[in-house]
This record gives sequence, structure tokens and C-alpha cells, in this order.
Amino acid sequence: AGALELSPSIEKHPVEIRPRYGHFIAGRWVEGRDEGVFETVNPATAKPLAQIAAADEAEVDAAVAAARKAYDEVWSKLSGLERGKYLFRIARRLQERAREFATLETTDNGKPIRETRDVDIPLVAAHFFYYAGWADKLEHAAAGRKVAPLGVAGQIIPWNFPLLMLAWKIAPALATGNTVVLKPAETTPLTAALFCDVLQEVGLPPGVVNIVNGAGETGAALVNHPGIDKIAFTGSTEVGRIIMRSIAGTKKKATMELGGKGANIVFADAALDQAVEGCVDGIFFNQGHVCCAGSRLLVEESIAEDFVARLRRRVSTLRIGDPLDKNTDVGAINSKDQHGMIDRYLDIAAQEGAKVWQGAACELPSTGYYHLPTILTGVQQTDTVVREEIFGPVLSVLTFRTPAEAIKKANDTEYGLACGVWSEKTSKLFRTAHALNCGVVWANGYNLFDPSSPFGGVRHSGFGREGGIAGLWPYMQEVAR
Ligand code: TXE
Repeated sequence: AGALELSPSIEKHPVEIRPRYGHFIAGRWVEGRDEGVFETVNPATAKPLAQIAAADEAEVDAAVAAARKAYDEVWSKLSGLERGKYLFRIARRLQERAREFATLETTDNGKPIRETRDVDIPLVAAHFFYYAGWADKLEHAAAGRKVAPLGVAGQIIPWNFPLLMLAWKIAPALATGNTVVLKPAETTPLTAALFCDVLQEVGLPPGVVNIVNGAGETGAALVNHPGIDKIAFTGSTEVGRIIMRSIAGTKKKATMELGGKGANIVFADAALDQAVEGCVDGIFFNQGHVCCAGSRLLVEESIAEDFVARLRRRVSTLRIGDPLDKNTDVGAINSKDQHGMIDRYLDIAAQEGAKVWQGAACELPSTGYYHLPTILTGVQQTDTVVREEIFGPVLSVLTFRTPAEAIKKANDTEYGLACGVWSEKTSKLFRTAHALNCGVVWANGYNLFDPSSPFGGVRHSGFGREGGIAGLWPYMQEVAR
């Protein structure tokens, strides 16, 4: 704990990490109980960064009460224009403190600073700007219907994009007039805590946003609290199912953004260098900790050998290491548990007959949770690694002979979040995209995000959309005129 020692490029932006964090309730920090205190760890070094309190039912209850009071007395009475002003101020302040947020996110999560600096934090600010613009235009989004907020939203987020998932949840909720109790993931609570500084700086009325720390038990207490009107969850399909069972028969509404097993379909007529870049980005961006990761490559048989050779050459140039070094391409795996899970999947892959290839431009650091980018060939549709979400830097390669076979294989999964299609023929791109059973399809690109584009899945990848006008609906209800 204390001021971090940083690599030279960011020395000028030291980030203060407090020794211990409690919960942010009604606009101020409460210390939280000693019982159940846990540590958040820097995955690049495996050393603890800070102690984190775990909220129990009573603390969750206090946060929900604060959110309800703020909703009844302040937030629901403000005009959209006024709410929007707060969101604009938050966005602006996030931009001003972007270096600090990027450094802290990289330190707590393990993802490369180049990604937090150029992707995560700019997108976070963009989300607040985007939804700030909607706050006073909801009647247009509602196409003439009269809408009202839901009330208090309980929001539970994962560790792969900690601040970005917070933005995806909080910005539309506040724009539509709801108040919030949010629980960050237990391995990445620090940027949510720094975000509370921003809320204080912009003078957001106390209780409009409350943050409770903790693991699954705290999440369950939030889900089960009778004062919550809506649950927004991003995380594993398994926990999504538990939450849906818990709220069955209650008034609570829900949106679920769950796991995925995205496929990148590469046709023989694709621009191959571009497709290689897209496939590498699709699976190795953020160490593969991406719900929409392109974890399956479906490549046309006639070019498969050449394409895999190109992929391996490109992967051999990736620099794995210190996430705070701005030359790093692939950072640290977020936690020891996740690292172990990836290794277990590779054991299964080997048992099931896969050929395991790993490459990088350098040795792995000797401390911290690092993993080599991995490409699996010789796999079958029925193999565990092809069917289950690994959530790490592991790509499974399959081939196809016809567009119909590519589509059949891409759709042969219980998930349905995202896919990529690579071809120089526009008609082929459209035909394939329309036949894919998933929420998002990218054509000749991958992992392209914009706050105005809705994101979300079908089947076991969840339901509801975040981003765009569609991202406003899950926080509003139609009411009588
Ligand atoms: O996810 P969890 P974990 C997948 C990925 C990963 C696996 C496990 O495959 O390997 O899930 O990761 C909170 N009631 N994804 O264990 O448990 C938890 O504290 C309420 C994919 O981190 O789903 C955290 O805040 N909340 C995914 C959040 O749920 C509960 C992103 C997510 O944690 C809870 C993350 C409960 N009973 C993991 N139990 C994606 N697709 O984006 C846990 N939580």
C-alpha cells in the first residue's frame, strides 16, 4: 500500500492507494466490518495492494436505503437536463484524471497500460458523455411513450473491465433517473473507489451512487434485497443463473451479460494480414479476459495451414510482461485462480488430443500471474476447450469448407455473444452475419466498441442490451400519460 512505484512513463502520475477500503454509502466512506476483510492483489507481482472490507446484509441494506432516499428526495425530482449536467461533469473529470485511472486499473487488473490508456478509460468517459446527452431527451428515445425510471438499481460487475463495466452500468442508470448500489468484483475494486472521488468532486447528491465491496455473498445480499427494483449483472453464466433463480417471482427486472465463445470466421478471400491482426486482437486483447473474445477461429480449409503459420509468426512478436510498461502487448492474468483455471483447460485440451502451441517475443516474468499466448490445433467441435469459455489467452482453431459449414459450426455453441467475419466480398459478409445466432457481429474487424452501439447476447450469453438507445430501456418503464 502507499504511493506506487511506477515505470518511468507514468512516474509523473503517481496514484495513491489507501491501505484499506470500506464502502461508499450516502456520499461518504464507511470503514466496514473487520470480519471477512480480504486483499486485492497486483497480478503483475502477486503482492497485495490494499485491504477490502466485505459488506454484509446490514451494510448492503444501508446502501440500498441511501439509494432509495436519494431517489425519492433528490434524483427523481431533478430534470433530465440537471441529471445530464452531472454526467457531463463526471465524464470531464474522468478525462482530466485519465492517467491516474489508467495506472490504477492496470495495477489492480494486470491489463497493459496501453489498453487502459487508449481503450478502457477513453471509452469510460465516452459512455458518460453519451448518456449525458440522452438524459434530457428520453421522450425521444421512448418514441412518444411516457416513461419513468425503475427506482434503485443493484449492479454487479466483473473484473475484466472494472471501470468500463461500472460506466456501462452507472451512466444509463443515472441518465434515466435511477439511483444505484454497485458491487465491484472482489479482485478489482480500486478504480471504483477512485471513481467515488470523482463523484464527490462533481458534487453528485449523496446516495445517488453507492458502492459496496465484497465477493459473492455481498452480491447475493444485493440481489436478494427487497428494496432493489432491478439487477444488472455482468459475469459468468453460472452466477447469472443463480441470480435469475433468486429473483424469480419478485418485481425485480434484470439484464444479464454473461459468458461467450465467439468465433472469428476467416474466408479464403479475406485480406489475410488484416484478418491475422483481428484474430490476434480478438483473443489476446486483455489476456483473453473478454466475454466477446474470439476464442474460436474458423478458417477456410484451403488457407488454414498458411493462416495458422501467419498467426504463429505474429504471436511470436507479442511482448508479455510488466503491464505498466507501455510496450507490453499482453499483461498479467487477473488472479491466481483464473491462472489455474486456464492451465486446467490446457491439461484437458492435451488429454483430448489437441496440439498445443505457445509463443511470445520474450520469456515470462518470474513473479506474477503470466500466461503464454496459446494456439490449439487438432481440436474438434465436441472438445471441452471448443465448447467452454476459458477466459484466457487460448485460441482453438477449426476449419470449414463451405459458408454453410462455417455458420453451422459458429452457431454450434450454447453461447451467443459475438462473432467476426472476414471476407473481401460484402455480400458474403452480410449473408454470414445474418445467419449467425449472436448479439454482435463484426465484419473485417473485432472488439470494436462505441457507446452508441448496443452490446449484449442471446441464449446463454444473456439478455438485455447495454450501450446505445437500447441501453436506456432496461432502466425505464412505460407509465400512463
Ligand atoms: O465470475 P463471477 P468469476 C467467467 C469466466 C471466468 C468465470 C469465473 O469464464 O473464468 O466466469 O469468473 C459476483 N450473487 N466470467 O468467478 O463469479 C462476483 O463477486 C451475486 C465471464 O470472477 O460470475 C463478481 O462481482 N453476485 C464474464 C461478479 O459476480 C455474485 C466476466 C462476477 O463474478 C455471486 C467474469 C452471487 N451468488 C467472469 N457470486 C464475462 N462474460 O464478461 C459471484 N458474484
